[in-house]
Amino acid sequence: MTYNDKIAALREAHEAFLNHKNEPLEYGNGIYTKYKYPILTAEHTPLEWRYDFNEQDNPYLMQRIMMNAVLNAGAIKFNGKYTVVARVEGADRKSFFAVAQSDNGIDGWRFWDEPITMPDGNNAPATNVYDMRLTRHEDGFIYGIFCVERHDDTKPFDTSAATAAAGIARTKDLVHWERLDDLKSLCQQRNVVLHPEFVDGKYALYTRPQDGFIETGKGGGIGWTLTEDICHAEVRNERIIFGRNYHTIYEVKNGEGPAPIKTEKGWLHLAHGVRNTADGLRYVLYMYMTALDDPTRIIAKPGGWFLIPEGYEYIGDVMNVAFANGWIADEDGKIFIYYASADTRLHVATTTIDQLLDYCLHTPEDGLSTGASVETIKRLVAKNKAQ
Ligand code: M1P
Repeated sequence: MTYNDKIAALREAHEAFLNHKNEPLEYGNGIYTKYKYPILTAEHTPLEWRYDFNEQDNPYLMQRIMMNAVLNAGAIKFNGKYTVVARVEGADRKSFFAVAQSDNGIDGWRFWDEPITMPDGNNAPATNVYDMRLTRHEDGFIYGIFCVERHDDTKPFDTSAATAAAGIARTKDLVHWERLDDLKSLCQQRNVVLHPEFVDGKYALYTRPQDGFIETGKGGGIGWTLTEDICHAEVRNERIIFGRNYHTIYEVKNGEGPAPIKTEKGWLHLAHGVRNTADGLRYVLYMYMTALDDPTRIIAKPGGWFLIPEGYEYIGDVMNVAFANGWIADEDGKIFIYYASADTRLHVATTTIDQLLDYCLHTPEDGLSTGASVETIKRLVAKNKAQ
């Protein structure tokens, strides 16, 4: 086999892999449909990112740059295509952002030729960036808010000490990004999300204040703050709109997922909740709704998790993690939820606005005790017996 033959075989195999059709899984929970295969993995990244195709420089046709994972993606409908800005992680552990698109939102995903170049702007250079939330704001821009990680230089001898801040960038074409100032905050911030509408004439941000990089400390909860100037955004009068509770799925921490979706009955929110186990942290997704006239007022709080890692989704770089920072609502009410499993791969789950409203408005709340849970089940049993 000549070198060119080997390249042709590699391209053919990759093309076949990219064209593989996805299949909905049967016997779901009636709330959403999961699919058999992940939609994006490290294997989906373009061959040109990984191989040097020059025979003299790469006689063994080795992967010169290996990819580790594709996960936590912001999502948006862009030029009629289902579009994600995914977190791609290389073998060197550095994440970067890359755009991938699909015609149907489920399969046929293709990365654009090059990853996104995210400028640092006036901010200190980032060591790592990840988990972009995309918001098509009513001011006309598409905003990406993401975590910017840097070493915590106040602890020079601790090579794991890090700080998390919210980086803010905006674009109109997903290629050219104008980097604005990082969100100014007295504490660490991850999982910051821009609300799509002005509130009281200001930009509104969901925040997640933390004392440390991993530990919430005295912080935690999904916060809310308004800022006049998105170019120099600052956290002022931050208040927690969805806090943590003992013995719930968000006991240790939580964070807003993608920007909420506006419906006739209120804002639909997707979030993640974290609890501790003997086996480490467990990340699950949950939902809640807030009032149309006040996006901070909770009007529905379905108890427990909404989506968890199942089967092979459980296994990967960080076990027991489901995480979502992107979803797309179509005009006809169809919803595409892009969630990652085990910090390793990206999946889609499909549902509708009607199903999510039904789920949020009719799932019993967490009564915060075993007695309350039993009473809730007994009420359902009695109702069914009366049918
Ligand atoms: O490893 C699970 C998740 O951990 C972090 O989320 P949080 O800030 O809520 O703890 C993030 O690093 C996220 O990317 C990751 O998926």
